[in-house]
Amino acid sequence: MKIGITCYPTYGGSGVVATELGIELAASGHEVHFITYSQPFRLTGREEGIFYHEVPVSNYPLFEFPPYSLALASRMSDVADYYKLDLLHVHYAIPHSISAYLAKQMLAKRGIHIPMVTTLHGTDITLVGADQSYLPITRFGIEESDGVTSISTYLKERTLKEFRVHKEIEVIPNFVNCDIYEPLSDEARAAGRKRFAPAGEPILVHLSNFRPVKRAPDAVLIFAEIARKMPAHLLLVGDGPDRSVAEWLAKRHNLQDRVHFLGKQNNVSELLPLADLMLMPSELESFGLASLEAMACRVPAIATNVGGVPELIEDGYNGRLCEVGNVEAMAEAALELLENPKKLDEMATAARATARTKFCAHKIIPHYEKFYADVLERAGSLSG
Ligand code: GMT
Repeated sequence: MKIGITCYPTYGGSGVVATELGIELAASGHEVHFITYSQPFRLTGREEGIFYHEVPVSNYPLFEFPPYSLALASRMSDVADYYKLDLLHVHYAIPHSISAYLAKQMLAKRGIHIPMVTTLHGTDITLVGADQSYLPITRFGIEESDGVTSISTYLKERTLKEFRVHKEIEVIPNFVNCDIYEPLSDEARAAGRKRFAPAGEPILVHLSNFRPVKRAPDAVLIFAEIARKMPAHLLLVGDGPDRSVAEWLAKRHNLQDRVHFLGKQNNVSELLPLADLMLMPSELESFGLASLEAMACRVPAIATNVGGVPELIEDGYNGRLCEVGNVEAMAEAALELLENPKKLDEMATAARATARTKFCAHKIIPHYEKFYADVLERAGSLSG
């Protein structure tokens, strides 16, 4: 199959999923064309079977707001035509499903009929789409898609209820490549941990885009509680609007030498397995990809009991679930595990087992392939 993928290519879960999907599809022999405004950050540009098409968004002085959606639609239709794509798969409903819809109409005028698939990721529905100014057009994009997938049952149900769309939505959960996201050997782990925790102290990690929904400052507050009881270190991976608040909190608690701000990192699969626990104190997560990536590395998460997270984490088995904002409870849950290595080890084993048995790329990618085949068959019978 020849598949055109569009996503937000910079740091964000939907872009990560779209990129990893493209990489896995190409590895299975498909031809993948990324149509995005910059090269997705997890691509090296050297992957076989993957092509990258930049969307040039010109900033003509008359345009106070550069028309990205239109530039994207135009690029999508050109790429689809030139490379004879079989379908367009967009990640994040706004504005990508609308651009794909426009591209489809433009192509139809040239006698080319290709279907479009939209994958809903979370904030496109829960925050952006729920904004009254975007809701009707998001609903339109969903309804006009030839196939819609959602990354959790929670998100599917919320979309059906709040958007009142009459559309089949297939749940295809987030996935992780368990051969890349995997535990390190004891030696490699010990050597990597020395960089941050020279005396062998426990390491916690938080990975996000530091948007308010992630509650990154809570990660620092949880850590401050832990650090009062035991020497430990916190790795903060990522960057975004709440980073300066998190820095301010770390300073206020006198933890500058224990809280390590690593910024945006491309080698997440090398950093995560160094940790003992992941902190994901989010206000909302439709899935919680960062926790899945940590779990695959044998690092259980202390997370919030929100959105689709319970579809990934079972409290007390492969991680812990607490109430949003309950910093004390999350610190207590972390301390209980850090003080009980046997319990932590059992939970780490369960976390890795969950990732392997339920969310491994080789289990999830065939769902996408089957979904594409069904959409193509339906589209073929409609146009033919
Ligand atoms: O969470 C973000 O800010 C990024 C956002 C995105 O779409 O880029 O993430 C969403 O998609 C991820 C991948 O499917 C999910 O794992 C996240 O749970 C989801 N975020 C939210 O629902 C807040």
